Amino acid sequence: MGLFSAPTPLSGRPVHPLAPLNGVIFNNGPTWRDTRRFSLTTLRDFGMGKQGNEQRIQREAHFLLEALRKTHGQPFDPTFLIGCAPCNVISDILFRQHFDYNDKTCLRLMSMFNENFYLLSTGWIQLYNNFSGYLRYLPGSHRKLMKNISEIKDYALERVKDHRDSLEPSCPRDFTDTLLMEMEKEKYSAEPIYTLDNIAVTVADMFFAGTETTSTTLRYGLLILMKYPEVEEKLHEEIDRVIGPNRIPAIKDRLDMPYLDAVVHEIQRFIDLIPSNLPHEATRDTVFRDYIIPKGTVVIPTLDSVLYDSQEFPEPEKFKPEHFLNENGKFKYSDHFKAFSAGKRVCVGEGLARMELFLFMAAILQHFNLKSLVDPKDIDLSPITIGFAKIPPHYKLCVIPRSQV
Ligand code: LZ1
Repeated sequence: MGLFSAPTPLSGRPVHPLAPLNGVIFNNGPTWRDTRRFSLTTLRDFGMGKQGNEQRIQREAHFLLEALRKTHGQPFDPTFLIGCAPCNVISDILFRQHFDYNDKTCLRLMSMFNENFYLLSTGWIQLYNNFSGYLRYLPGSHRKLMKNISEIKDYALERVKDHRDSLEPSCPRDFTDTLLMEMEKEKYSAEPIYTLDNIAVTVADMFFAGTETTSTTLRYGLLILMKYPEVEEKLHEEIDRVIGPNRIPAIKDRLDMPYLDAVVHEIQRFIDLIPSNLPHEATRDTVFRDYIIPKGTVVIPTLDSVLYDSQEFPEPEKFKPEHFLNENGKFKYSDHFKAFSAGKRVCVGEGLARMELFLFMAAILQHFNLKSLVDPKDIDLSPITIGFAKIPPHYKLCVIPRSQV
């Protein structure tokens, strides 16, 4: 039973001064419901079966491991090296496209995703959000943000047009083809949903959302593991026992790997990546507990209020995989684990992201020991800025092949 007087009354999205009217994430218009539903189904279809997400991620894990090997134990900034892995997974789903780990276009896209995530978490943008009418024409980082958004959308539009020109309706190659076929079906509609603009914004939404959060979580996660070498050591032990050195990690291993499962959950809980969720809006007058929330009210269902609940997670400010383990060392489910939000706006990439986090973490630790450049005790895990997201500190690390240890 819900807490509300009517089903899903808080699934609106306030109009944001920087937000497009189309796509899935920021869309609050008439095209949202259909675009979301269709995107979810399409992601699910491309995710299932033999050519599905598990294989897609396993294939990418080989490229990631190779790029890590090529660092030859030297210090490197993990941001874009690690980021290539989720970027390629979503790029394969959207465009059937794979980038080399030093591809210029890929690096350009990732650096714009990364910069936007950072800018959205700075004080200036918080101010801009509230006073955009006054600030729009002034110089400031909102201009950089808008410029990046426009370049990302142009890139997506180019890919959509390439796909349109080579579309073979009898065999859609990817997510973009599938949306283009919906456009074709609506050719004579007076109010089409799948316009070129909506397809481009939807694809751009999937692209940056599918890259940046997973990339940041992996990067933050590795920093946490360097601070707690005893956690890393337990992970190596579990991986060696369950998977061994020779085969690539699989999703079925999760059942036998409660410790890694708990660590991945605890990383997501602890880093609290998007602490204030995305803003919601009451789509009608709503009764919540003893309050009346009038239609149009912006509602911020904060995620840190559940992720840092001290009843559910004792000492919530500490990184403790035991938050997700029972006395017998088995994985302990928590209904407070709401890193992906909930309800009609719940993250459409949740399944994909969880699979990537588990498989990429397992593959990295199967093959490498992490080496910090500073004493683990001196690693500061505090975010460098908090706003839309909590952004991890910049750092370098070394990865040492385990066969050489
Ligand atoms: C998102 C992400 C990034 C930005 C906004 C929403 N959902 C990733 N998932």
